[in-house]
Parts: sequence; structure tokens; C-alpha cells
Amino acid sequence: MEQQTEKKKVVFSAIQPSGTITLGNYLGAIRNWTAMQNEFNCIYALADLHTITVRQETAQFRKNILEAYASILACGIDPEKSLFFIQSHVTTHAQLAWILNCYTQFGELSRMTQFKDKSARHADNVNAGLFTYPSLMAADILLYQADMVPVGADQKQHLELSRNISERFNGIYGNVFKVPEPYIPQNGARVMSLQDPTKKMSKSDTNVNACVSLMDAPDTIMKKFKRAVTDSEAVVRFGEGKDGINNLMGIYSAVTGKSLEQIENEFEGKGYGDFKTAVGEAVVEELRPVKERYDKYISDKSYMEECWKKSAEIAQKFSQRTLDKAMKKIGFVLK
Ligand code: AQP
Repeated sequence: MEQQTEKKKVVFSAIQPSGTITLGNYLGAIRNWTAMQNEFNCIYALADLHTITVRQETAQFRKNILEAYASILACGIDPEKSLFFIQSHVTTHAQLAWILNCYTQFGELSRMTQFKDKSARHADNVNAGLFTYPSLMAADILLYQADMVPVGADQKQHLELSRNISERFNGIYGNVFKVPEPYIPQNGARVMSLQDPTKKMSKSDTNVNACVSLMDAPDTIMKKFKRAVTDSEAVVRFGEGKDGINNLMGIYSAVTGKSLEQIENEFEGKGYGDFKTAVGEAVVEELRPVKERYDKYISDKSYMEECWKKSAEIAQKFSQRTLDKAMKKIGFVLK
């Protein structure tokens, strides 16, 4: 890996084990993770430290971590090609996050829309971790000197802050961190809730019909698409005031590769029923092999353990170098 780092660009991304992985996570991020494995030096993590910014039930959290790990493998992340570890297994993340907290301004964190959204949704637990979530995210990325970060559009603001933090730190101490670039897909960057298409599709949505999970059975997926909120115009076209249809068109386009214009032509003169069925079927076919591979991985915990341990060991060594460099520049006396 160290040799490869010199030649190939480094890609870093992570996902929270905060529930069953959704079609939004898949189209917005994970599908790109898989596609980038051959060309880049890819480093992926399950961001379990981030997840406790919202209160988790112990047994469910543990289960979510195992299931998310198996799901990502099932999506095609190959631990022989990429690192795929659990964030809390690599101690440098929390250490660098603390340091970066001291180079991040209160005002910057206050402007983060995710903080505003989540603190409104979890008003009884607006904890300091929720507020400083972006400094931990910056640490995740900067530790690996990542060139590119494949994420959905919702993470753009956090990534911008990571760039600002790294530029600020480099401005004081010289070139310590690579300034990362976002890598946001053209299609599927923002998949919306099927029940309220003005909101993004989220793992932690309490309305089960709002989101398609990678583990949903085919008939459940079909039902969810059939119940998706649309409008009364009954014309499949992309446009203002048609958030539901726009979202379904975006999903269909991301899965089939068809352009919006091709989709409009395909469904000209047809009703929403036909369109929803086509979207549902396309998604079922896309997810079928994922679900099959998932069943294999989730029943083989020792294989998963082997993968995450091996990856964490390499990640620890690699990231320690960046952490040491940053600490030395600040003036810490290293042991
Ligand atoms: N709806 C979405 N459309 C496109 N991309 C999305 N992502 C998330 N939702 C969508 C992308 O998935 C990656 C992993 O996200 P995360 O788990 O780190 O956190 P999140 O963005 O907060 O995702 P969720 O599903 O909404 O989780 P909860 O409900 O726990 O907050 C990121 O790259 C994200 O952009």
C-alpha cells in the first residue's frame, strides 16, 4: 500500500453504521467507492465514532456495525484491493480530531446544515460531538492525505470545511495535509425520501416507506415505489413542483444510465403506475446481487474480522505518520 500511495491518487470515504444502508447511500457514495478501486488507492471506513453523535441502543448498534460491514463488502468493496476498516479501531482518528477542533472555529461549525437539521431532530441530545462532527470528518480524510473524497451532495459543506481546516493548518505550519477534493456523482448525488421528496433519503428515517434499504426484499422495494409520493399531473417529466417525479427519474437514470430526456420519451403517454413499476424493477435488479452476497458475508463473521483487522493495522501505521507530523509541527514532544 505504501508503494502504491506514491503512484496512485488516494481516495478516502466513510459511512456511518447508523441503520440499514439505503439506496441513497449506495447511489450517492458506495457505488463510486467500488468503481474507484482499480484506479486509485482506496481507503474506506465504517464511521462508528460519528454514529454515537446520535444516541444508539447498545445491541442494535453492534448489530448495525456488523450488518453495515457485510453490506459494504456485498456492494463490491474488495479488501484485497482497498482498505476497509472500522473507525474506532484506528486510534489516530479521535486524536487528530481533538487537535483539529482547536483549529476550527465555533462560527464555522454553527453554520453546518447537518448540525442544524440533526439538532432540531434530536432536540433532547444536542451534544458537543454532534457539533464537532465535521472536525472528526476532517481528521478521517486528512490522516490519509486523501486527494479525493467520493460523497453524496449532502456532504459537500462538510468537505468544504475539511478543506478550510487543512488550508488553515498548512498556512500556519507548512504543508502537512493534502487539501482534498470532493467527488460527487452526476447521477444519484441526492436521492430524496419517497414519502417527502423535499427531504433526503436517510437511514435513520422513522418512516419505513420513505427509504429503500439495500436489504429490502424485492416485493418490499416494489411496494415502496408504488407508494412513492408524486403529483397530480400524471406526466413523466422533470420540472418544478414535481419533486417526487424528479426524484424517481433521478433514481431511474442513476440505475439504468438513461438520460432524463430518454426517460421522458420512454414514458410518454404512460401513467405514473407504469413508471413506478419500471423504477422499482430496475432497482430490484440492481440490488439483487448485492443482497445475495450480503447473505454470504453476514454469516461469516470470522472472515469480516480478518478483513477489518488487517485493514486497521495498515491504516493505523499510515495515519500515525500524518498525526506525528502534525503534532511535531505544533510543538508536541513525541514519545
Ligand atoms: N439521500 C442520499 N443521496 C445521496 N447520497 C447520500 N448519502 C447519504 N444520504 C444520501 C451519502 O452516503 C454517504 C454515507 O453517509 P453517512 O452514513 O455518513 O451519513 P449521512 O449522510 O447522514 O447518511 P444518512 O443515510 O442520512 O444517515 P443518518 O440517517 O444516520 O443521518 C455519504 O457520502 C453521503 O453523502
